[in-house]
This record gives sequence, structure tokens and C-alpha cells, in this order.
Amino acid sequence: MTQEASLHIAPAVQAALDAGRPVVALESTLISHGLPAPTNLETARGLEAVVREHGATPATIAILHGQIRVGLDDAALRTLTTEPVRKLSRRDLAAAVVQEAHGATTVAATMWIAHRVGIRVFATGGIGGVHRGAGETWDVSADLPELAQTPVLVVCAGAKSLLDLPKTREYLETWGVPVLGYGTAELPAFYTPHSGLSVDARVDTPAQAAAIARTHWALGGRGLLVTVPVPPDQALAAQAAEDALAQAVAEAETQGIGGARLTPFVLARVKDLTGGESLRANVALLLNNTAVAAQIACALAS
Ligand code: PSU
Ligand code: MN
Repeated sequence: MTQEASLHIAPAVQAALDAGRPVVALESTLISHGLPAPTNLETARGLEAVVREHGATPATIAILHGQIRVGLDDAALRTLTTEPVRKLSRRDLAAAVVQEAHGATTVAATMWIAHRVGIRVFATGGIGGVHRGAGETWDVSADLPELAQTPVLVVCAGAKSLLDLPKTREYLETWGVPVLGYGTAELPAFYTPHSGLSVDARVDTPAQAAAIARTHWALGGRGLLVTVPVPPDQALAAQAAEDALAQAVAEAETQGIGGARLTPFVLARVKDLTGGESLRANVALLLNNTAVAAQIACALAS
């Protein structure tokens, strides 16, 4: 398969996989399109450091010059924050490879690549989902069908209320994706710990999450979500988050911004509208999710 020629696994990641040691995949869309500079590069480095501190190997995934890369060095992380980089979901991978482009992978694309190389745990901030108004626009993130078909455990802080959370929840139920709450029985809503929606099961330790993942896979299940509330001291006030998101979504609509550009636009607007508070919350929850993912990866490997 020609695609193999364009897949490169970093030696440290390959060594860990060969030895059965824990590996945590990290996505790159949040670096290139989700966070502003210079926070994005600092965060990319910080997430890798957190994985290492917890005894696992980080594997940040992206496409550089058309090559699928699993595990990035610092020069590659810098490229993702300084050069033009496409946002790549599943449908975009082949064109980026053939056209030798740089691309940052979404949750969907990262999950798929992680699975292909044998990585089972992946940390991110928030997943994409069913957008508000999806009845008209049909805007449903490719992250959802990927969770339905690819056996990777994804650790996130829930999804933003920019999305239609009840519909997102329904989609996951329909397609058999377990939604676990880490230390909570309520689905977190990214900037805040509360959505008013329940999770399918609560877990309180990495070992409990790992046991459910193992059993889900043994039963023929595919993706699963572990949702971790934003650390309480970093959470946004619910109303402030809701107001900022509503205003950003309305502005996107007025300006005709939709599709793949919607989430990056909304994230940037919410940051300005909250005076940077949303950015602090975003970074804090990313670091926290990544620590939980590394602990789960260790539990799965033992
Ligand atoms: N949510 C965030 N930050 C992000 C994303 C989501 O808080 O950076 C990114 C993730 O990479 C996710 C993608 O997979 O947006 C979903 O985009 P879309 O809705 O276009 O599928
Ligand atoms: Mn979309």
C-alpha cells in the first residue's frame, strides 16, 4: 500500500508500542487551529510533558509535507504553529498526503491514525458533535462516526454547548459509544462541569476506566469516551460561558462562517469575549485530561 510509505512513527513511540508500554495519542488541530500563539506551542509541549511525567509516551499526530507522523519532535511542533496548516478530518487525509501539505488532525483523523498504529488511548480538549441547527445544516462532526467505528478510548472534557449536547448524546447512544464520567455522574460541558445531562457510568479511578474499556473491546465495542470535568478553580461561570458561546455562534451565522471553520472561529471569539478566561480554562482542562489519559494508558498496559 502506497500509504505506508507516507507513515512515520517516531522511534520512541515505536519502541514503547513494541514493548507494550503505555502510549497516549494527542491531536494537532487544537495546536494549529484551536489555541492562539504563543499558547499553542507552549501547550503542545506541556501536554507531552504531562504524558511523560505519568510514565507514558506521548504521540502527537499530524501530517507534515504529506507524511503522516506519529510522534513529533520540537521542530515539527513549531511547524504546526508557524506555517500554514490545513485542518484535517478523515475525508481530508488522502488529499493532504498526495498534495504533500501540512495538516493538523482532528479527533476523528487522530483516532483513525492512532488505531492503525496500535495506540488505544487519546487525550483531547473537546470532541466535535452535533451542531445546534443541525436539522437545517446537517453539520455533524466526523468525530462522532469515528467514535462509532474505531476502538480508541478518548479522554475529553465533554463538548462545548456551542454544540447541541442532547443530540450529541443521542448520537453516541445510537451508535453504542459508552460515555463515562470521571469522578462525576454528569456530562461536563467543556468550560463548565455541568450540562444537566447524565453519563452512562461513573468511574473514579484510572483502573475502573481501563477495565470498562477492556471489556467494551472484548465485547466487540469500538470507541469510548471518558469525560473529565474542567478543574473547578479554572471553570467559567455557566452564564458567562453560555452568553459568549451564543454571541460567537450568532456572529458566525451573520458572517456566513460554517463547516470546518466554525469551531476555530467560535473558540477565538469566545476567548476575546471572556477576556482570555476561556483560554485559561481550555489549557487547564487539556493538561488535566492528558494526565488522566496517561494514567488510564498505564492501567491498560499493566
Ligand atoms: N473543540 C475544541 N477545540 C478544538 C476542537 C474541538 O474545544 O480544537 C477541534 C478538534 O480537533 C475536533 C474538531 O476534532 O475541532 C471538530 O471539528 P469539526 O466540528 O469541524 O468536525
Ligand atoms: Mn462540522
